[in-house]
Parts: sequence; C-alpha cells; structure tokens
Amino acid sequence: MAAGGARGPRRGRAGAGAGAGAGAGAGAGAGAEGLLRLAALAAALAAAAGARAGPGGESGPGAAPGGARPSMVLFFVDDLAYGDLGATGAPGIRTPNIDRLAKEGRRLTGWYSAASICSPSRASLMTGRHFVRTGVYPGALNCNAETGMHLEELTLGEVMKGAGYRTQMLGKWHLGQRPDYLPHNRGFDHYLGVPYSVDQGSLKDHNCKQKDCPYLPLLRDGEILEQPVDPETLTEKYVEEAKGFIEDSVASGDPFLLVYASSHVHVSVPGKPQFAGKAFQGSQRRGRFGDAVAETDWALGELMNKLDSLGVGDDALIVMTSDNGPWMAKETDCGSPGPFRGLWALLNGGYWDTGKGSTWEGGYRMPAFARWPGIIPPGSTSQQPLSTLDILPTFARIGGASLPQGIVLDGHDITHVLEHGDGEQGEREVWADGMPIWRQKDPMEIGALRMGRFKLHFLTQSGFGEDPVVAHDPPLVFDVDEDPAEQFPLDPEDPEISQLLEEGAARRLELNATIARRPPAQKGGFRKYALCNQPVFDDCFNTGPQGQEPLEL
Ligand SMILES: [Ca+2]
Repeated sequence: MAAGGARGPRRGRAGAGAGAGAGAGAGAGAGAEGLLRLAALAAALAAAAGARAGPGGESGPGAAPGGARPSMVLFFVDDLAYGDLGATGAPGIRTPNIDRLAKEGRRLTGWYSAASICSPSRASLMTGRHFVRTGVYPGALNCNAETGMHLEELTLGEVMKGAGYRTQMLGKWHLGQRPDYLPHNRGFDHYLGVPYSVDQGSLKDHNCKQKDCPYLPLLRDGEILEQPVDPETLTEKYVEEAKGFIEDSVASGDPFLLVYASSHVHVSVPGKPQFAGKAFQGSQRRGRFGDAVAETDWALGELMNKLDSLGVGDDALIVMTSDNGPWMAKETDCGSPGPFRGLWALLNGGYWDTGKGSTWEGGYRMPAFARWPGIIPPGSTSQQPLSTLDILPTFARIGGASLPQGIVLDGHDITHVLEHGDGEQGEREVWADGMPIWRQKDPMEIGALRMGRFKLHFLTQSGFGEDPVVAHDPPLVFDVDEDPAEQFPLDPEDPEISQLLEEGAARRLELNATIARRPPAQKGGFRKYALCNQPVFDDCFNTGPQGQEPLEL
C-alpha cells in the first residue's frame, strides 16, 4: 500500500494569504472574535471603494484569474447526494442540466460538506468557519428557534457586498427565522424563500394545538408572502426571482452573487411537503424524490440559460454542491449516497444509517461541480479534498473582496485547484493537514479527519440511530480514494499507517484545543417566534403562552 505522496508537508494554505487556518488566532475566544468583527466589516466595506485588494487585505495577489471580476452563482441543494445524479452515475433520475454543468466544468470529486446536517453546514458555507465557531449546533434549527447564526458572524453576502457585488439569496436559509437573522439583514440585498426545511411546517389542515410549527411560510425579505406555501409553484417562484435578479444585475453593470439554496430535495414522505411542480410529477423512476431532483435540475438549467441569453454565461462562475448526504433513516424516501456506503458500519456495527448525521462518507462527501468558461477547463476533474468551508475565501479572492480580519477562517482559497486541478500547477495539499469531520450529536467532537487520501475515524455512530458512540483506538483508517465505501480498514501496524495515526492523533488534539466554540444557538420550542401571520392561530403563535423570555444575544 503506497501513500502516493498524499501526506506531503503541510503547505497549509492554498493561494495567496487566504484562509487564516485553524491554528491562526488560536486561543481567541468567541468574545474576542466578536470585538474584532467590526474591524472585519470595515475592511470588507473598504474594498467596496473599488480597491482590488487581495484576500487578507493584501494587494496584488488577489487579482481574479482572467483579470475580470466574474458574477457568481452558488447552486446549493438540500440533501442531494452522489447516487441522485446522472453526472455521477445514478440510473434512475435524468439530470441533463447538472450533467451539462459537469461536462462544461470541473468535477470536484473530493468535495466535503462542512457538516452532515442542514443548519451547521449552511453556517459554515456562509462564514468559511467551522460551525462550532458560529454557534449553529448541534442539529438543525427549529421553525421557532430563539436565535440563529450568531449576529457577529460575517457572511458570504456581506463579504461580497463589501466588494461591490449585488447579492441575492433564494430558498432555504436555516440560520434563524427571526428578523435579525434573515438574509436581507445579513449581507444580501434581498431574500425570497422558505427560511427552513420544507418538512418544518404544515401545508393543510393545521392543528396548532398539536404542532409547534405553523403553516410553512414563504418570505420576501421579512414579509410573509404565502402561508402555507404552494409547493407545486415554489421552485418556479425561485427561478423567476433569480432570473429577474440576473437581468437587473446585468443591466446595472455590477457583478453579482446569486445564492440559490434549493428547498428541494430533502426527503420525500407521503403527506409531507416535498412536491415538485406539475410538469415534473411522475416524470422520474425514483418517485416523488426523483421528481424533485428533476425540477431542481430544471432550475439550474433555467439559470444557465438566462446567463447565456444575456451574454454573461461565459464570464460567470457557477459552483454547485449539496449541504449534506441523504437522510438514510427515511429508507426509500431519501436520496442515495452512491458509492459512499460506509460498509464497515454495516459489516461490523450492524447499521446502514451512514448518510446524513453521520461522519461516514455518505454524510459528508458531496457531488460538486464548478464551471467558469475560459478559466476552468471543460471536462476536467480534481480529486483534491475540498470543502464547503472553502467557498467564502475562494469567492472573496476571485471577486477581489477583502477577507474578514481578526477572526479565524477555516476554509482555504481553492482558486488554483479550480483552474489547474491536481498536479504540479495546482494546489495539491489544500487540506493535507487534516480536514475535521464533526459529529452532529452533543457533545460535539471531531469524529474523523481526512488526511490526504486517508480518513481516520476516532468516533463512529449511525446518523440517526440510538446506537452508542464507538471510540476507536487505534482509529479506523481507510484509503477513501481507493475504498470510497469505507469497507477495508488499513493495518495500523503498517509503518506508514502507524505514522499517519500518530500525526492524526496530534492534529486532532491540536484542533480540539484551538477551536473556540460559541454557545449553541439551537433553542427551539418558542412558539411566539414561529412565523405566523394568520389571526386564527393567534392563541397558538402570537398571543398565547410565551414560553421563556429571550436570552441576551
Ligand atoms: Ca440538508
């Protein structure tokens, strides 16, 4: 077994100065970070003056490839996985537009989510920081959460807006539904979307005495547009809003950031809201779930066509990925992890729930593609371990935005990988010093590390089962390039693996010691914080029992 040079020296940070890294700022507590946030925001706003400052406030190296500042579309799907796309070999669902994106850009086959469940994953997407730093853990936020992602966190929207980008957020936010936490108050010019998961509200026959979540709302900025949402026209509404935003932005002459966070595909349960539009119902072999994927694929195609029709498609960067793996506890109503089955767990632990919520590859390894004509070679592939954490520093670099100062960023600028892929001209070891893979259950722990082509499991547990945490000493090691199903653990007595285990253990201790955590924001159950504009439910959600008083933010 050869390591193949996967564990090279810690180059640490790809690109020029982006990604302050987990070690930088070690020991800075959440309070200290908070005090520095104003300085970070000021730095971002300074970039709006048109200075082409590079990441970290440096001059020069931040210049975008090709010299221009491209508009950017981040297409972020909910619970979509490897086994759900034509581009990754799924037999039962046709996804011609996603396939086109993959064909015209780079397949990023080593892409990891930053968490295997919705809200924490999205917190890391928006901040470039491990979610434990943002306070969004454990689990996903409820429809009536008291708080959300900490208000001192600087978002991708704020960073890009600071560089003069127009910003629009669409779809699932899931970082807090109260006004201060919504996207239009967090760096996005406008927001249209269902602010949390589509299974966190009713669609008909609501009984507020039995349910904590009211009818599912559709928001435009802070206003409720629809309640309950019409799920059959929801994607169409998102697409129309996106098209209007693209048209207005192109007319303005300013670059733009569009975050399209699909409410699809999550999980399909009879009686629960996972409906595709009428044009897609019954269109696929994978039932309602497949129909939702097909409509999602259509939405991406509409966005690409709009960019092309306005003559800006060749200048735009499109990145597509998903927030976490399939909710396998839902059996046939969820997506498929494809080759990332976590078979060691089935063969030795007796469980197959190795998708969403778990630290197995099925929970974390995401389909991901990036298209940028003229910069990213079409039909190219990278196996480099990359992360959703990398989006913020990369978009900032490409857009000429200043990175937040005085706080720890965990993601890395991966512009070189997008351009050149793996190889001597690209960055080969972006996460060689160990990508933490977090457990999703309290107490939060780093359950695994991805190091080069290897993955070390320190703690394993099923995604949603009641099974106990299993501690592994020595850790389980898999070569996830050659063994994506995590079936064949490598021999810990092998000298190379033994050395890897030593390095991994040290790295995990270092990370545990240096990552400051905010108190968790997960506080649901406050009915008065549910979004409800219907007087008939006042006794339940507006003037009824108020629960506890809000905490100091
Ligand atoms: Ca999700």
